Amino acid sequence: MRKDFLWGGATAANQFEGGYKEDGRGISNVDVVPAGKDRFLVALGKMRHLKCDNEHRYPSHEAVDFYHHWEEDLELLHEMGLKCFRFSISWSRIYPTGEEAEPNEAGLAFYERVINRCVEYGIEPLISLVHFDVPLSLTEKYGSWKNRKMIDFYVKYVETVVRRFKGKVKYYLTFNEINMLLHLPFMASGIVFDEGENETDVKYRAAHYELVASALATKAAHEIDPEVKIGCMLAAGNTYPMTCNPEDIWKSMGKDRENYFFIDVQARGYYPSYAVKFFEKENIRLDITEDDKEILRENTVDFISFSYYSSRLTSADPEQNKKTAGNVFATLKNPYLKASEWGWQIDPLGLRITLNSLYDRYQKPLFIVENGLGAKDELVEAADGSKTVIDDYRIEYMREHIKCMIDAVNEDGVDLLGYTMWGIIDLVSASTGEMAKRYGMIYVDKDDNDQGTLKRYKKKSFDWYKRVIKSNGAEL
Ligand code: BGP
Repeated sequence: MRKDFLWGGATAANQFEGGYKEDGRGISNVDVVPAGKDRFLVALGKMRHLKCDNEHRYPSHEAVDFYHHWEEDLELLHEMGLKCFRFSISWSRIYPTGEEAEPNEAGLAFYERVINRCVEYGIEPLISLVHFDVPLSLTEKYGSWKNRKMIDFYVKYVETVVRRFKGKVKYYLTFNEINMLLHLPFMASGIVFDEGENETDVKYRAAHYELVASALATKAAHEIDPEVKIGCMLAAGNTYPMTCNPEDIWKSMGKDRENYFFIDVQARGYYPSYAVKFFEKENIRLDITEDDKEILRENTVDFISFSYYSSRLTSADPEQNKKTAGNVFATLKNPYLKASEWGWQIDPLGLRITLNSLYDRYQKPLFIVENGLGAKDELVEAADGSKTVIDDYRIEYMREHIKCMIDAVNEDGVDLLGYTMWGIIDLVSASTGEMAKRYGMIYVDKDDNDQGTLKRYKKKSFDWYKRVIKSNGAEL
């Protein structure tokens, strides 16, 4: 393992920060995605729900209130010995409607305080410029990423951020899980479908605008600060074929390409031939100009980051329909794997396989920016009277994944910059909106009825991860 390996933890503004109306922040798409029964329909962009009402609960509004707990939280992360903290900037905190001439100073100042403290503690900030959020006003006025205008709004926002934090922040991600646009169009990109609209057409058009925006942001960031490294971000996990039947192999290859599609463009600078053929076949009308092509070609990313929770499984046989949950990706049940309480299949070796596939394909440095176990935790009394969670299941999950990650580096030669485990401090689940699905090594007292003191408690995994970091992965 490299000596400067970035061991860390990850969060996202809409699941962590709260303070959704404070200090001039504007409303964003993620603020109107409710918890409960309508969540999925809204997140899919199939139910137009652009205002908060009293019938629903909106977990992002308070989340776990990092906005007011940031000092205490960073102190805990420092105590844990963290080398890297991944968080996202809420776009509407900087440009409340996305269109202001000047940024919201209070928003920038908040992140500046957080970044300064990280730097003081020797924690490298890794910033997601967009983790699913879009100022809601841009959805209302322009249909969000359906519209080419979004590119300019986004690039302006990125320039503002990179300029402000020049010299302090080295790593940025342009869009969290960019392929999630295909799976949760509203939650991930602010897109609501109109009646009769060709959804595939809309999604790939929007994808093109995001890809151009990502390339232009890369260009701008490099110009403003030649030291910064820009990464793309994929919701990864290889798709296995159910059997050695070539039909299954072919199907799994196609499934993987749906996701690689985005990274192929961001890492190589052009649309892969399989995508060009797919657009022709499906009669998808993209708005790609010659300028766009040049922008994509000249501004590829510096590194590839990804989230990994599970591998996926597919079959060409329609009879095989024993579906299981898995990070909103429909996947078959793999008989060789156990699953989490939420049905996400647990496959540590799959992480090594994914690392190798991505490295073989792109030959650029990789960064694991999300991995972890969502589980129900119970707060209990420790021997010294303090409260804690004995989360051996989480330690076990992480240990097995980290082992496979280390093998990928030491045995296979994958160039890996770091590992930021997901939800290091408990936060709201993206797919379900629950608090009960916890990932953290720090427990937050809050439940699914919005009750709780928001007090933080160290779980057993806190000390375990501290040792892992200190020993650079030698003590697992
Ligand atoms: C990824 C997202 C995160 C995160 C994680 C875990 O898809 O980037 O925002 O939440 O998955 O998912 P969940 O919260 O649904 O358990």
